[in-house]
Formats: sequence, C-alpha cells, structure tokens
Amino acid sequence: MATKNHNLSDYDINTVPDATGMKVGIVVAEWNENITAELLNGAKETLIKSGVKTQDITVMTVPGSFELVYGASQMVKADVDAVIALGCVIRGETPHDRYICQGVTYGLARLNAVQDVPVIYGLITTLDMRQAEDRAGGRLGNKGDECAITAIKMVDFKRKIESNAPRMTF
Ligand code: DLZ
Repeated sequence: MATKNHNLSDYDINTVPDATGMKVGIVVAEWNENITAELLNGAKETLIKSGVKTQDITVMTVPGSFELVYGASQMVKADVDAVIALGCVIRGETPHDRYICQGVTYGLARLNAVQDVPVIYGLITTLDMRQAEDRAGGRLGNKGDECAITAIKMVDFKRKIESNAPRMTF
C-alpha cells in the first residue's frame, strides 16, 4: 500500500465536520498496552480538539484485539454515534497473529454491514514493536488521530444521509 511516508496524524482541518454534540465510544485492547494507550490518547485528544466533549467519550477495555469485535458489538448498543476499535497485533513466531487479524477485520467489517452505528478500524498490524511505535505517536503519526477524524466524518456522513441532503453538499 502507498503508505510509506503517510503521516497518520495529518489531516486537512477544513475537511473535518463540526463534531459538537457527537458521542463516541472507544473500545481498546489491553494487549500491547504501551501501544494501545498511545492510540487511545491520540483518539481522545483529536476528538476533543474537534469539538467532542470529554463526557461524551466512553472508553471500555477488552483483553485482546480478538475481543474488539464483541466489545464493539456491545458498544454500538450504547448511546453513541460511532465506535472506534483500537488494538495492536504484532507478528509472532506462529501464524496465530494472522488468525487474530483476520477475525478482527472480518468481524468489524461485518458489524459495519449489519448495524447502524459506524465502527472505525483502529487495528495496527505490524511485523515488530518498532513499526507499532512508529504508528502510535511516533515517526508516522498516530493511528488514533486518524480513527478520531474518521469517526467524526462517518457520523457526519450518517447525519447527512438521515437529513436527506447529501447531494447538496458534495
Ligand atoms: C494471543 C494473542 C497474541 C499471540 N498476540 C496478540 C497481539 O499481538 N495483540 C493482541 O491484541 N492480542 C493478542 N493475543 C490475544 C488475543 O487477541 C485474545 O485476547 C486471546 O486469544 C483470547 O481470546
């Protein structure tokens, strides 16, 4: 993928909708906590900078990334406009990591297809810890920032669809 020099924290502020009044749930995995805590900080800071109130951000933890699917499937039932799922899977000696990534990716994609609240894919999948650090507030920015902006854009997308006026704005 053409992401070599892409900084995950770079976004055009002019394209970010007003997030005032939005409620966001964040489900974060405890595995590789040094990384996922940074993703969570980035997501929260960017949501707040964009207008989401601190009290409108709900954070729940799950043990590992595999549990993100169940966590997100429950969080969408809460009073939230979007759910961000944050996790980090690092390549191991066996193919186990690939099964986890497949499960999470398929599970979150399926949630987006079958229910109403947008679920944002904040799973970092890397070959080693260094690559994860690069994407969790390091050299390549913070995937949490990217997820926060994506959540705001998807809530705005849904609001436009529901207000039946999307064609007017593009
Ligand atoms: C078991 C496991 C392994 C090997 N690696 C990771 C990882 O890199 N990142 C992560 O978030 N979770 C990992 N897990 C835990 C699984 O996601 C899950 O919590 C357990 O298999 C229990 O269902």
